Amino acid sequence: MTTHQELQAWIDQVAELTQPDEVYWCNGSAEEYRELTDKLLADGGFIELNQDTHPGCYLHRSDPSDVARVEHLTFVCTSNADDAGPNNNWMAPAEARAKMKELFRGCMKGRTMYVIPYCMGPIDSPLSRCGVEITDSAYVVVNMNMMTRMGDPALRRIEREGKFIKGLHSIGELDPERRFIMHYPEDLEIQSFGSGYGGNALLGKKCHALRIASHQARTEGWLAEHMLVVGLESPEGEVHYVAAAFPSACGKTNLAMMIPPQAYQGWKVWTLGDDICWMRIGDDGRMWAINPEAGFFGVAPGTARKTNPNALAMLDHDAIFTNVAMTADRQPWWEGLDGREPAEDWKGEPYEVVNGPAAHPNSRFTVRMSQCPSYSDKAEAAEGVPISAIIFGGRRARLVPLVMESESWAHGVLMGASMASETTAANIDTVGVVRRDPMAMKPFCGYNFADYWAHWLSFADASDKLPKIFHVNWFRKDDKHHFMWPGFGENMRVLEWVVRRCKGEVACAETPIGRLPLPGDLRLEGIHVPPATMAALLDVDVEAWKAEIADIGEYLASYGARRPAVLEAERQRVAEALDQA
Ligand code: GTP
Ligand code: SPV
Ligand code: MN
Repeated sequence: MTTHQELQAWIDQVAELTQPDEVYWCNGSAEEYRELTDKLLADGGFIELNQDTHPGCYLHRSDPSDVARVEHLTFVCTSNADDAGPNNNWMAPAEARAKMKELFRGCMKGRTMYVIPYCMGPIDSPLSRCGVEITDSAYVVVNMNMMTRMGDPALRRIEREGKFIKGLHSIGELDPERRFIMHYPEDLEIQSFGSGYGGNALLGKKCHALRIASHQARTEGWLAEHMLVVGLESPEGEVHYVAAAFPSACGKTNLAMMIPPQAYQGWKVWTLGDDICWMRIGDDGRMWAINPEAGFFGVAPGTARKTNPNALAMLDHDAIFTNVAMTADRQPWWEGLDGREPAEDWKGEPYEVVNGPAAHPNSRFTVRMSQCPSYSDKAEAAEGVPISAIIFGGRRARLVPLVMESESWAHGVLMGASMASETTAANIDTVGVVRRDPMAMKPFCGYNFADYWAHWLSFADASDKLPKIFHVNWFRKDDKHHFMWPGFGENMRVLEWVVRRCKGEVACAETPIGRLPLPGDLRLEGIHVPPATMAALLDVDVEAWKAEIADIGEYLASYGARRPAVLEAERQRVAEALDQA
């Protein structure tokens, strides 16, 4: 029920196709959330966790075949295949629509069709964008309730503005053979069938806020990125905002809410977002960012009191857990959580070591951002926050130093485009294989990477107050396969160097691959990293880098003539510097 004729017509048309028993317009109220929770508890979609220790917390067990994103079943459907690029699976829009129409036909018989108007970003921000997700999953609705600003205020904005992204989702029969995530960027439309999990089903997240939004951002001159946003406040009260792109399950949530170590008394870290960032150049020439989301859909395993106390503090009430294990007294459990023991694994079987991890490696928690103890009071600011530094990073056991700074915006774009990382359980495929993941956007860029890099490069002409660009690697390993850098809260030491570089307070070592900290400029008091380890973390192995730069050359060349000449020129500049080293 809306005054928006196009929206109403689309709802009617989808109901006609999918044949639900009932159409329900979500208003986003607390009462509605309670009713849906009760329904999920009644039909087994939710299992009640221990309400004494975890009030308002529920466990959802997904179908065992439906536990992660499915990149091989995710398509960008542009009229011209080259516009989707080698980085995406492509299908012709007419073919995709015909295929999806047959899947959706009658798929909601016996079910309720929920209509979720939502707003990505603060409801009053000019940077925010709205969408409507139609779904037959109550689990999706309660997740969208936490992850987005959904319901009446969003519908009012849609009616006022006229524009919205159309997202149609059905869990279908959860059959992996009948599962597709389709994007039509030219029509601002998404169709998802056959999965109820995370990025496949919560369409505001990766489908809208990254794949469709990146396409819009390119035409409108802004950036939609797979980045956390964090504020670093010095003891003097000065706050620098940093946006960082790490691939899925590579440390964004952890960095976004880290607690500085003892040696950093007086420093504060403020959380604005842990996964997605929309940025544009403001009137003052600086890059301003908002987090389009309102909640976290975070990786559970590894979330421990020692490594991420802020996350644990927000997870003891009003949270949804998906595919974690359960203790005998019905508390949530996952690998890395000490003090409790699993009794039932993520499939609901009695826990046995031989069956593998108790919690699925991609098990997740859903929680409202405002529950985070380090939640920033700027997170709701309509204008966003000004970004001082952009940080790229991946999971690289070898070669890539702990931190380096680019020499220019173009060099920074090359650093981002050259990113590589070991694959993780966030996608359904093999884990632990190094692959190129430019800007951590390989699974999420809604158009040809060659055009995306050109878009990034174009910002150099738009302002002389752009953020500095850095690259980090928390994941270097020694010969015994142990991490060489302590990571987590200790990453503050690297962030301090980043901020000091932005302020021009500290010199650096010029190397062929970029600017590195001078010995002694990373504060190490309070941790024990042997000098030889530190030297290895900041070493530039010229021969190995020559091979890496050659490999990057081949990768960029796979994008053909569409790849920006400036990027290749920048790569050749680095190659020549290595030759002369
Ligand atoms: P998505 O939500 O999938 O986009 O991922 P994310 O980037 O937010 O990932 P998250 O922060 O949840 O990272 C999860 C994994 O990274 C866990 O296995 C953590 O233990 C590991 N991790 C995070 N930070 C560090 C670090 O500084 N050092 C090391 N060694 N591991 C880390
Ligand atoms: C990721 O895989 O990068 C995630 C989880 O943040 S999902 O929402 O499933 O995409
Ligand atoms: Mn992510």
